[in-house]
Amino acid sequence: MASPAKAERPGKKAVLGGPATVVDTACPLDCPDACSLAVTVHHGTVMSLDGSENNPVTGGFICAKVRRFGERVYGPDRLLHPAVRKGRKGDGKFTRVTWDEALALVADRMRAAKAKWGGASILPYSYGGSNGLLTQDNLDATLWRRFGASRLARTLCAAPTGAANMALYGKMPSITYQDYPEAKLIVLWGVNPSASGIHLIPYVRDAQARGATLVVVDPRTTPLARSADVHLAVNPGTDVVVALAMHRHLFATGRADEAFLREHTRGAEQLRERAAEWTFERAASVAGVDAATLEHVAELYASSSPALVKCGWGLERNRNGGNAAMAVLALPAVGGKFGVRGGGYSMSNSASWNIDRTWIGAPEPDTRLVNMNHLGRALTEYRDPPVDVLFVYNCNPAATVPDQRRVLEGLGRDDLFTVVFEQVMTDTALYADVLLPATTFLEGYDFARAYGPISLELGRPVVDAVGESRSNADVFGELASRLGVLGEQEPAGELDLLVRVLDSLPGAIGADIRTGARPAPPFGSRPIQFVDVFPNTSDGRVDLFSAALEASAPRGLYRYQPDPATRQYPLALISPASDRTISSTLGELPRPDVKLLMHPADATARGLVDKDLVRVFNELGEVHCELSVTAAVRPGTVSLPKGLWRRSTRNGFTTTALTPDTLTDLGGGACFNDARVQVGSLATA
Ligand SMILES: Nc1nc2c(c(=O)[nH]1)N[C@H]1C(S)=C(S)[C@@H](COP(=O)(O)OP(=O)(O)OC[C@H]3O[C@@H](n4cnc5c(=O)[nH]c(N)nc54)[C@H](O)[C@@H]3O)O[C@H]1N2
Ligand SMILES: Nc1nc2c(c(=O)[nH]1)N[C@H]1C(S)=C(S)[C@@H](COP(=O)(O)OP(=O)(O)OC[C@H]3O[C@@H](n4cnc5c(=O)[nH]c(N)nc54)[C@H](O)[C@@H]3O)O[C@H]1N2
Ligand code: SF4
Ligand SMILES: [Mo]
Repeated sequence: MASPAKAERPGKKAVLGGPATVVDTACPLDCPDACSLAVTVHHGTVMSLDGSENNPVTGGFICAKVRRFGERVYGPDRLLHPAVRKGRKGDGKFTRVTWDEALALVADRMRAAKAKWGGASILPYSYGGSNGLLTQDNLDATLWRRFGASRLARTLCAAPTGAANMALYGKMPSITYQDYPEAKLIVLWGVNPSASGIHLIPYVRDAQARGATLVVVDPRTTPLARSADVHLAVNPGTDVVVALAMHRHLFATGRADEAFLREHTRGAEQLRERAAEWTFERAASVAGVDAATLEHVAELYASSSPALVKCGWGLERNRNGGNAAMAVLALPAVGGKFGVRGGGYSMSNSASWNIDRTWIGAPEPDTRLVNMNHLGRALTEYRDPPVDVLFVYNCNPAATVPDQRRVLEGLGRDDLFTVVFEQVMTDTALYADVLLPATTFLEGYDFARAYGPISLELGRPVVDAVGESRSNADVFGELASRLGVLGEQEPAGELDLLVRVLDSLPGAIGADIRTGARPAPPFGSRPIQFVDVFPNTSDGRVDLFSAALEASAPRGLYRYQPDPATRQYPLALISPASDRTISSTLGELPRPDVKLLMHPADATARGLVDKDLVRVFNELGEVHCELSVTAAVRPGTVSLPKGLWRRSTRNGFTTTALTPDTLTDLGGGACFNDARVQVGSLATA
């Protein structure tokens, strides 16, 4: 094919032994921003990564962790060749084999499992990985579907917010970063862009400089909460009642936009009824905030325009997370906030490109559907058939999936055949029977699709594959061929797939990318809701009371399920994104000690002081780490980072050891922020 736009130029830095080259690419990691990158390469080796100006939103700077990505590419944890297990599961002892031997073994074992138990005994297990279009949902999906493996419900993240956004608006594109400065009021709800999407920060600051009011709803005092006009430090899991009190206020004071509700929505009456019980006093007492402050926020929202609500992912990860997202996302419809630049809601824009993955060469079979949050159960409890082959790629479940103890117990099963296709020796890779080395995004093509701003950019290989690592498309193409499920004319590797995807992208996107232009969707990269974009629901209306969701939620829509805290485990544990890792990616790099954040009142009540070694425990497990006593987390809530590797705590268990595998009210999502724990001194344990 014609190679996509040339993207190399001489480096500014003179490097010992000759000049370096700067290669343009893009960051496809699971981060909303999808930065354009300028990678300095010297003699085929990555020297440094920086931001490039190609992307107007991320222009010029990138996060500190991806600056260190070279340490992953060439680090001691990198997997360099295929290998098979030598020692006990989890010991991490492997013998090198050839790709041919490794893939023959995997194919044989898959055939044997299918013959003995049926295809459903094979569980492909994947999540974001590099998160680009070429590293998932293409040849892998074709293989699993045609071979008849179990299906996986990819619910680790964004399942509740996704279900709510789909039901309400059919995932209508939302306000992008560039339009934040247009807003007079910004409500950041359960989101911490200082870690999780840093390119939003300058836009929020700009809005503040122009006089916008900032409200942050978060149990922690995040950097933006510190500079906010109002910080509502809610109890985790109570957002639904806070938002319902705001709805009640809109209806009760005649500020619900009745004309908009009549013309563009369904179900407003039912929402009004469900909100009616949530007076400020009642909601404030459940949420653990001051009623007058809550009223102030409701009044600010009712009286401001353009008003922007940013719905993050922190609020979805609990038993009420789906209804929280419903109530928060419904605010602009009831308050009549759409139709102006900077007014409406802001959430994931990943659906904006209307990409329907026509390149997956097979329909979904009707095989067993496994909720990925139930991996531990699936491995230890499922019978008829049991999980006989587990194929993990783009995911590190030993670190990132609820109920770590049970996940590890399952991975440790002697009779389970586990394939782990990875870049580095993760906690999961240690349990592999067969290890397959994967390329990183610096060694192959991938599409970086932003989900904060609306952008899509092709990432290119800047260096050759390290060791014998191969791309997902190459490996799944070859495995599918070996298993006889790939047609002669079908793409069988990364370059074939790249061409197929470029040809299948809707509109002129593929053509733009081929010529090096930045593609934009037909409605532009800064759509105004209800001017440029409209709900993609069946009748084009906002469905404020989806019958399907009402039937599926345990207590129905806009209902609150009470706090499960007990006297034994009274503290709510949350585990938000940290600036050190992307989920668990880059968690292998050396890092300072992990700390549990705890409010001074809770520490005093337990006789604990800053820097104590503590055990954080509940009926599922325990984590040993250092304590940080800080008023940056509300009383009654403690916080540990998401994405820790097992080596980063004192006892080899991490946050997910304390996380129940209960599911959210809508969408079957994970309840990472709904753990209840007790904390004690490790010295006196
Ligand atoms: N540096 C970095 N960036 C990332 C990631 C990463 O791991 N590291 N992960 C990426 C991914 S996969 C995702 S999904 C996004 C997530 O990005 P965010 O939407 O920012 O999600 P979290 O970091 O999970 O949580 C955000 C905030 O929600 C708060 N919170 C916790 N529980 C509740 C609650 O019940 N109610 C409210 N109102 N707030 C609550 C937390 O204190 C936290 O400050 O970030 C992406 N970007
Ligand atoms: N405690 C707690 N845990 C959480 C969360 C939380 O809030 N709290 N949040 C959750 C969230 S939001 C998410 S999105 C999940 C994410 O959880 P995971 O899906 O497990 O994400 P990562 O930890 O980034 O692991 C992705 C792995 O894929 C590998 N990889 C990357 N690119 C490729 C590739 O091209 N090919 C192959 N074969 N492998 C590749 C990387 O090396 C990495 O080890 O974590 C969840 N875990
Ligand atoms: S992780 Fe996010 S902020 Fe960091 S380089 Fe990638 S896209 Fe940019
Ligand atoms: Mo996520």
